[in-house]
Order: sequence, then C-alpha cells, then structure tokens
Amino acid sequence: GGGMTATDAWLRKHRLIYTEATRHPFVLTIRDGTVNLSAFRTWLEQECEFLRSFAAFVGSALVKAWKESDDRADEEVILGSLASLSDELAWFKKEALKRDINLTEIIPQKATAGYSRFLESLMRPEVEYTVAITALWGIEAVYHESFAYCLEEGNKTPLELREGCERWGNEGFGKYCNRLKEIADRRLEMGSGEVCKKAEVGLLRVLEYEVGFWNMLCPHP
Ligand code: HMH
Repeated sequence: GGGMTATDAWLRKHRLIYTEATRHPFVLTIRDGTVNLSAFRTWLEQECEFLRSFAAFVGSALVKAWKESDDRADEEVILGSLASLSDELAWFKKEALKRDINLTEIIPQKATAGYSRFLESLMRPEVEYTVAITALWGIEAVYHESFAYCLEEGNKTPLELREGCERWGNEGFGKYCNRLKEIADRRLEMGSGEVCKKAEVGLLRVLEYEVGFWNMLCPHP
C-alpha cells in the first residue's frame, strides 16, 4: 500500500482541466454571492435534462456491475446513486415550481445535448464496466468538489442556493464519491492497459463536458 492509485495519478496529470471543472467561474459566482439568477435558472433547467440521460447511464452502469463486477458490493453503491437521483429529481421539481419553470418545455442546449450523447455512448454494452465506473466517479466528483467549495469557510453563498450546494457538497456525498473512486481504482488495477487507457480518455471527456456545461452558464468573453 501507500502507492498512488490510478485515479490519483490522473488527477495529478490532468490537474489543469480538473481545476477548470471544479473551480469554474460560475461556481465561484455562487460562492462569492454574485451569481446571476437567470444563469442559475438555466442551470436548473439544463440539469433536469442532463439528469434524464444521467439516470439512464447510471442504470447501464448497474447492469455492467451486475454482469462484470468481481464484487457484489459495487451494485449496492450504484443502486445508492439511483436512489439519490430519484431524490434529486424531486428537489429539482420543487425548485422549478418555486421559480415558475415548466420542466416539460425545456429545450436542451448544445452543451447538455452533447453531454447526453456522450453518456449514451457509454451505455453501449461493449463499453467496459471499468470505463463506466471511472466516468461515473468523475461526474460525481466534479459536482462534489464544486459545491463543497461553495460551503467552505469564507463563502458568501446566497441562502436560497445553500440547499442545492449541500445536496452535492455534503460529507455523505463525498464519502459516496470516495467509494466510487475505490471501485474504479480496484477495477483499473486488474484491468488491461487498453481498458485503463479507455477509462482515462473517458474521464478526460467527462471533465471537458463538465467544463462545457458550466461554460453554458457563464461564457468566457
Ligand atoms: C452536469 N454533472 C452535472 N450534473 C450533475 N448532477 C452531476 C454532474 C452530478 O450528479
């Protein structure tokens, strides 16, 4: 023990894009309280679209775990993801209602549609479980790190946004992310070089799509 795991090595190697995804200007505006409320509205709307494909992706990861995993406990962790997604969807519906957003009329923007298509590509049966679980970890870790930062010391996060930040930023969600990371590392350790390379490329694409998703809310000049 004591050595660096595969995911640790990738976080180090791809630090720049990881930081872009987890310390994005949009997230910084939540933390410093200057967040544009119409951008926040767009975030709510596009999240609801994203969550539909994300839920299908998590379902496909559960199928892969059931078929391919060497450890039954993985299925329980992924089932936990699905359970919290169901809760998340209820939260988004409540938030949308408060803000007079009609969730049935939302048109996915380019970044959301692209991200959904990417998730769909990961749902194919020939995509290895190791690749899917690594992507799932990356997706959840970006939200955890981003929103935990909005709750850290010195934040001026607006009161009405704190509940949202706590949803992904809380310690329990952090522990869940760590469990996904451990699963990914266990699988990567037993995987072929080819599978590991695919998982690394998948993770990079996740990070790019996460940055693209934030960029839709806070475009660079
Ligand atoms: C865009 N990335 C996006 N939305 C989410 N809800 C998560 C990650 C984490 O669940």
